[in-house]
Amino acid sequence: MGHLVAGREVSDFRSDTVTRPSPAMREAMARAEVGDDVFEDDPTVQALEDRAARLFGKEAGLFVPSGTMGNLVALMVHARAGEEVLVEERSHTYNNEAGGAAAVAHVLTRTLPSARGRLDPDDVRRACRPGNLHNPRTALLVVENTHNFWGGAVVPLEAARALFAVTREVGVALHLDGARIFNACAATGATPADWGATADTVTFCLSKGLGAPVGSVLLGPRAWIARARGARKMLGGGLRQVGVLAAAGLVALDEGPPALARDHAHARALARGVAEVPGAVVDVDACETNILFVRTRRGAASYGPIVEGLAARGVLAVALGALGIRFVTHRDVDAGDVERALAALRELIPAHGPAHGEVDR
Ligand code: TLP
Repeated sequence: MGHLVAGREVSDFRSDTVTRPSPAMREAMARAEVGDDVFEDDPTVQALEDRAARLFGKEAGLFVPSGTMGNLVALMVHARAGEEVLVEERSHTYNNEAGGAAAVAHVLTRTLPSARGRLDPDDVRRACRPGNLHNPRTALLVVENTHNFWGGAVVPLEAARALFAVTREVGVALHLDGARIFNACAATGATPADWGATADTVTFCLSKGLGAPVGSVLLGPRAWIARARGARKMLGGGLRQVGVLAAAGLVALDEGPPALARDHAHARALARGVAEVPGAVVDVDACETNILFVRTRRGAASYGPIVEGLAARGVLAVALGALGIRFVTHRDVDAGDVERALAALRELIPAHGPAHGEVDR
C-alpha cells in the first residue's frame, strides 16, 4: 500500500504520473542496448517506435519526453503560424500546456463546448473554415480521449469516428491527445488500432497509467513524423541514449494495459464510497476509468482545506477549482489506499451545505 513521497509513506492519488518504475522496468533500463537517437541509431527507441506504430495502425512513431511535447509538436506540424486549431474547452491542450499553442506554435486556438468531452460533429463542421483574406484557415481539431477534466470520460468509438469523418470531409487534420487512450481501451474493449483509425495523428503516454517513468509516443504518417522529428529537435527534445527510457516504455506496453481494469475498479470503489458520505457530491456512473472528481455541497471553498486535511492523514489529491478534488488511481494505489482515502474523506467532508446551495459543476 502507498509509496514514499519525501520520505513519508502516502496514498498518492495526485495523478497516474506518480507511479514508480517497476522492477522489470529498472532491469530493462539497466540492460538496454542504446545508440544516439539524434543520429537515429538507438535500437531500443526504434523498437519502441515501431511497436507503438504497429499497435495503432500508423506508419511511424516518434518518442517524445512528454505528452505536452507530443501535442505541441503536433500543433507545429499540422498548423502554420496564424492558422486555427479547434480544441474542446476543458482540454489539456488548451488549459494545461502552458500556452505553448500560442507562445511556440503561434496558432489561434478556438474552444468548443462538449458533452463530457464528446464534441458535436455538427459544431465542428460549422466551426471549420477554409480561410480567406480575413479569416484564419482551420488546420486542426484536437480530440482528448480519455478526457482528463471531464473525469476520465471516454469519447466513444462511434463519436470519435464521426468527428474524423467530418474533419476529412472538410480537409482539416485530427490529432488525438490519447494521453490515456489505453484507459479507453480497458473501459470499452476497443483496441489501440481502433482508436488509431479515428485520427490522423496520435499522442499516447507511457508515463501515466502504463507506469513508465518518462515518455510519450507521437504517431502518424511516415513523412509527417519526419517533420515532427525536426520540430522535436527544435524544442530540445532530441535525446541521445534514450533507449534507456524506451526500454522502460517497452515494458510499460507489456505490463501496463492488463493492469488498467484494476485501476478503474479502484476508482469506482472510491466513487461508491464517497457517494455515501453526507455532504459529498460525486457522479458514480460518470466514473468510467481512473479519474474521480469529488465535490461537496459546500462548494469550491471547502476543497483547499479538505486537501490539506487529506495530506495530514497521508492521502494526496489535488484541488482543481470548481471541478473538485481530483483522485487518480494507478498501479501504485491499491484497495487499502482507497480505504484510507475514504476514511479521511468521511472525517473531512463538511456534512452540510447551503440548504438550496449551488453545487459547483
Ligand atoms: N496531465 C497531468 C497534468 O498536467 C494535469 C495530469 O496529472 O493529469 N494530455 C492529457 C490529457 C494529460 O492529462 C496530460 C498530463 C498531458 C496531455 C501532458 O502529459 P505530460 O505531463 O507528459 O506532459
